[in-house]
Amino acid sequence: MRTIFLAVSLVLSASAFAQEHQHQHDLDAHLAALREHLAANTTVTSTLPKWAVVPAAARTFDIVARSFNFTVTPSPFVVNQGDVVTLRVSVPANDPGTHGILMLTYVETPLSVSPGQTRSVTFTANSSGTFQFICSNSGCGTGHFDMFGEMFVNAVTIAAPTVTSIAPASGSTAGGTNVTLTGTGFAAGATVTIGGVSATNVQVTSSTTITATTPAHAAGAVSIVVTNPDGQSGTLANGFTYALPGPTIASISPITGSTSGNTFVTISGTNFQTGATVTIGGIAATNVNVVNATTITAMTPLGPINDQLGGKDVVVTNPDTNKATLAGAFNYLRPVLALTLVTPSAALPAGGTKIAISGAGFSTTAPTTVTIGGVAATNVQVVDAVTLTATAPPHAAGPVDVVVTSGGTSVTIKGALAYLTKMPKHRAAKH
Ligand SMILES: [Cu+2]
Repeated sequence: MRTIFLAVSLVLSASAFAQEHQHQHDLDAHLAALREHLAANTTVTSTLPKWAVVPAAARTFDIVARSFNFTVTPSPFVVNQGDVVTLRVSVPANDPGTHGILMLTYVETPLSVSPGQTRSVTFTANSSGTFQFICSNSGCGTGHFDMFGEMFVNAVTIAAPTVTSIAPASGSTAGGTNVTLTGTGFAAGATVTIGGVSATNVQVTSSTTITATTPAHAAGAVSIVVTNPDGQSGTLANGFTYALPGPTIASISPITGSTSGNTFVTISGTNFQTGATVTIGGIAATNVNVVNATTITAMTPLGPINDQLGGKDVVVTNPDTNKATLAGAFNYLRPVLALTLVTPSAALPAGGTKIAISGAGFSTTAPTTVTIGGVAATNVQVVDAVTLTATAPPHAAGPVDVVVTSGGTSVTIKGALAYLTKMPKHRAAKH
């Protein structure tokens, strides 16, 4: 008895399973047929990339399903790409059938609604085109296949990104500058090139802001290009300038030299560029030679005449105007008073000839006097560390000595000036 009951029970449950299985199979076949029908009546014209789907508007449509049609309110059933669409589907209480909605892309799982019931489904319309929907309930009766309608999704054009600014707008040729790009239409996954080289650490902070790190690049102005995942790009022409790093000075050797200048010095440092200039104590050095990026040779300029000799700044200025200063690095030494030349070498016996005396060790700190043929010259001026000027006094014809005295020291050039008995040739022509 017990055995028979079990057997019957097994047969029964196996039979129920078979029926259920058959029923499910019929439903699947029916849905497949509906989907096939819908596919022939669905046209997708474009699909926005996921990043570009920005909820544009919330749209709600009331759909009344009855035997055997759909009524959509408001009408027409049109939305824009990006809209968030809610369908409220109801079946009148007195309708004889249970209906439902199936729509490819947007309502792939049948939404079944019983008489007197309202059910909703919400989706984002990221694909444009024409989407037919149909009653998903095959058992609603004759006329079931006449229950369909259409939803239209207008295509939305995705604008290309624009780049309006970059900050900072310049950085080292070595790269590594963290920059912020400002613009419009930046999409997640956008890439950035600067001077044609990919930037690193690109972060699309928002549709209007991207942060990135500059790559290494040769000096000069370069363009910034932002490219969205859809291939559209925006360019800021010559928006970023790669600058060579500024120079630095480590040392100057020797650190002392004569106020007469022309001390050969070697300046060591970094990032010296061809064409760099050098000043010492604010005065241009001469014979500047940029040996390489770390070495410059030059001749010192004249030192001061006021005996403020120590701690002159050494400055290297690159052609791009970047400069480096080694403060108080060079010290001048005033050499022993010396004379080398008097020009012109001739004067009029009446006096009044302005002469220049070249030498070394001239300064303004001690009184400087000049005698010419034993007579004091007037208007003695220390022009610089190696030049004096004075006015020759009247004197009888003949060669005379020029003597300069300063700080208790006297130096003589014998026969440096000749007083002439005859008028110089160019004056003899005058009548
Ligand atoms: Cu139906």
